[in-house]
Amino acid sequence: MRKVLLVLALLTLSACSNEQADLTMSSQVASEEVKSEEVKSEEVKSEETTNSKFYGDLSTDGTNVVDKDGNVVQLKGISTHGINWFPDYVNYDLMSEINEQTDINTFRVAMYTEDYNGYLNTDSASQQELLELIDQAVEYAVDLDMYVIIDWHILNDSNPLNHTQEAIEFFKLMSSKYGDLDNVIFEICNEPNGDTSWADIEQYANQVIPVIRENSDNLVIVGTPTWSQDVDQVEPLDFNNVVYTLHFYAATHKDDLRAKAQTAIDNGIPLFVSEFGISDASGNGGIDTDEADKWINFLDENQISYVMWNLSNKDESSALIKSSVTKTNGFTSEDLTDSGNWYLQHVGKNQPKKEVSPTKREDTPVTSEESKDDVSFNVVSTWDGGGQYEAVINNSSNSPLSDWKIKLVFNNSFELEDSWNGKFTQNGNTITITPEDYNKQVEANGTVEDIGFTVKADQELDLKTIQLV
Ligand code: IDC
Repeated sequence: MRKVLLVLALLTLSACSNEQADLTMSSQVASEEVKSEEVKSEEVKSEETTNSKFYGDLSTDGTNVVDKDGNVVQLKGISTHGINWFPDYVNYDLMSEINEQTDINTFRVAMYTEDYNGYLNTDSASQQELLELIDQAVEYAVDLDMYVIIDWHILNDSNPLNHTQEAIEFFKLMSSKYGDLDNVIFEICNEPNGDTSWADIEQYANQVIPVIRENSDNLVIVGTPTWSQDVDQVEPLDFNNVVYTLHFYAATHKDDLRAKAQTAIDNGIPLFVSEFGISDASGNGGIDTDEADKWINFLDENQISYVMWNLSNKDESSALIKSSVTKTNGFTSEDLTDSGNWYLQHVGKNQPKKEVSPTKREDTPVTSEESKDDVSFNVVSTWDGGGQYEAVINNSSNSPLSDWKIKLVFNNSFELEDSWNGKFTQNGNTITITPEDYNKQVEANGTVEDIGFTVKADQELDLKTIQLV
């Protein structure tokens, strides 16, 4: 194999300075080590060891959701369909496989209210069953270190004020049961619609949030007018740790809705996509993956959390599981619909990731004085105590490069967190990357892109050398 070049990376990751941050890090590492003992293959083991996507207690800071040290976090999740229709997808094995095999860290439980057999449209025995499903989801999420969103899924009951009293009772119960758990998030009205105004929602929220606040300071997600699209109309409520709902269905909602979202961000409103689909707004019809990718770009650029609809095998294009598949866990990509596979490409571990243009926060591009070709690493973003790197291999010669290996040496110790499109091994301060089958060959005058990883470090980290061997 030919030896190509050295590129010097100039970057600094800001260090976690206080003791608390260090403590969190070591306790996380410890729990990851325990988890890793349970997995069999070496390769999976290294993924497991480096999987850390639970950030503990969350709050808001400006337009962002942050962890307790103020680091910006972005949750990625999956939503059940209505648990009144599809209760069986609330099961431990499924949540655990989602947690292990994807970047998803959030499970949303959709408690329909007025729709068929919803919580407000059924007898008390069925209500109890629905509540038990929430109990289970919360219990499993605690065990797995996942976030769980308890979603009061208004829809046909278009104005949340129609059931304020019931919502108060429900959230009194929910917050008294789960309010002191760091991983529980309360969503107080899925999608106000019809002629519901922001003033109506405000009036509702001002009655429901205080009930939650008696027991919990956790994140509260508040719906917005027009099926949670009119985020530009939001005037911030007078409570801490509130985020506002933006919902989109990519085949229906495009630039116009992103413009509204941008207005909200410019107004300082923290947004949270507690539900989206890539079908049309009916939950069915053709999917639009180009538009969906644009949405993901937008959300990543703005570090907005997102949760995809829906975890069921209903015969509709927004369902993630094929209608012919009746099992409720143990899924492979063959069991997934086009929507399911699109999401897996974005959030699945060891998946060839779809190209999305990287977040450019605190971007420090790494360029080579010696050559613009061969291999370069870009620092996609850095945050307190961590950073994300992505490589492009350019083959500027007239013959294909049939195999490659990249060696990176850092100045200090670090923990490799997540990685994609390559096989990554760490030895001390060195990372060696070898290809997957699908990106082994770099064509003559061609490129291989999007080989990347994230690291955590508790001291300044400089990437010293990058070598393609
Ligand atoms: C849809 C379901 C569909 C169900 C319908 C009515 O996918 O199977 O028949 O609700 O209950 C939303 C809602 C969400 C909708 C989804 C797709 O929050 O409940 O689910 N959608 O229509 N807002 C925009 C789209």
